[in-house]
Amino acid sequence: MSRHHIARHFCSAFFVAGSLAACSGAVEKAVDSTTLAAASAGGGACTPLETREANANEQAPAMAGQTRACGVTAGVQFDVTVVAKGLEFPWAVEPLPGGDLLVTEKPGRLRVVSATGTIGEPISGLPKIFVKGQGGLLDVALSPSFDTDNTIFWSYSEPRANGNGTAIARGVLSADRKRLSEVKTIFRVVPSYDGDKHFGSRIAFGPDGMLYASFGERSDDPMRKYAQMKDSHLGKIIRIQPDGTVPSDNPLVNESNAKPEIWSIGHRNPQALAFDASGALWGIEHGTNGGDELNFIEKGKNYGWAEVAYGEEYSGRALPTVTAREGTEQPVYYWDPVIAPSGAQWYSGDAFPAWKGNLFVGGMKDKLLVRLVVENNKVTGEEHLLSDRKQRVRDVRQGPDGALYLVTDQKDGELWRLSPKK
Ligand SMILES: [Ca+2]
Ligand SMILES: [Ca+2]
Repeated sequence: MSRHHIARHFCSAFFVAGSLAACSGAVEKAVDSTTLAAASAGGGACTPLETREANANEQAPAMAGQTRACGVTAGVQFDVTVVAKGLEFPWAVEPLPGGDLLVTEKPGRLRVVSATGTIGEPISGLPKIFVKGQGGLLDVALSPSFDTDNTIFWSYSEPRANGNGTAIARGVLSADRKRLSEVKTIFRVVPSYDGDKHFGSRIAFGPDGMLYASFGERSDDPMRKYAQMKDSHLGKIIRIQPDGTVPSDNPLVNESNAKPEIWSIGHRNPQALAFDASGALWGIEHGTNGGDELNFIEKGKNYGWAEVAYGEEYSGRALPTVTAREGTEQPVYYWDPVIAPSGAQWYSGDAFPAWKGNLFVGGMKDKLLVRLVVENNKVTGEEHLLSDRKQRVRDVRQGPDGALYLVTDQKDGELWRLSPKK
């Protein structure tokens, strides 16, 4: 039975049981009138958005609604404004108060792009950056008290004597937003490694005022085991104070030989971290070929990699893994085929009321923006937007105006604003 059929089978089964939201999400607005008719009639009919064959055809999801969600549309009309062009592999966009935007470029530049699209000169004061492959200047985030401290945080791959590693630095942005001062690297992933893949990373501040950040496991076979090793930051999500010190209530602070910054383990290459309206943390990671994951991140939990995973090697080889194991967390949702997820944003603005509470995820492989409808920690609908533009979406953030801002991953990268259609 193909994955497609399994998903449909689950929906039908749960319709019979008459309960689960995983199928009723289709009623939000089904893709076509046939499905809509079935859904509004109370039927469990659900047309998954994904209809291509799965890479790991023999695998079955652990629960209903875990993959191939119903295709939905909120019917939202929006304009896409190309705010700026000519950004070189922009990696992150971070809206500033007042409408301007901070943008990182992977080759190692941080710039302000004005609300009207003027691209500023590179901001001075960044530390040395290792630029190769997936390495470079990565995420940027504002301090929760940016209005008063003008402080920003960024992640980057750091050149080291014995290779390189992801690091997080902070600095104070000058009033004219042209230079950084008081620059300090507050966190360094260990061990270092001489490679150019799976650095992560994303920075997100929690409602607790703590800095959460995600890191990849460096991809190569000998490195994958580190995702399960508590004496390493590879393949982990960490939680630190904004000054880099360790909060006393982190899960491993009392475990000898464990890195006290660790919040969760068993991640492959997580490039999205986002808090929802309730203050819960979600992570999205690049999986194997057929194993991109959306995870609900909880303190001290193990998300499986490199022992538990969906999908297969990109070479087509089977993975030496299982899809489920006691003591590891299942993804809330996974994609097979993959979307190659980048940044993510829980939408909370007033500009698009119909999108409130939805999760937006950048997709690089198929060059689109994913919208997920999530109810009770289940994905109940999926929509793909912007696929007509054929650009790899590298990050998505909500601005103070409620618009969504995106950057695209290419040599001549663009910054887009999605705003309500005029
Ligand atoms: Ca960011
Ligand atoms: Ca996992």
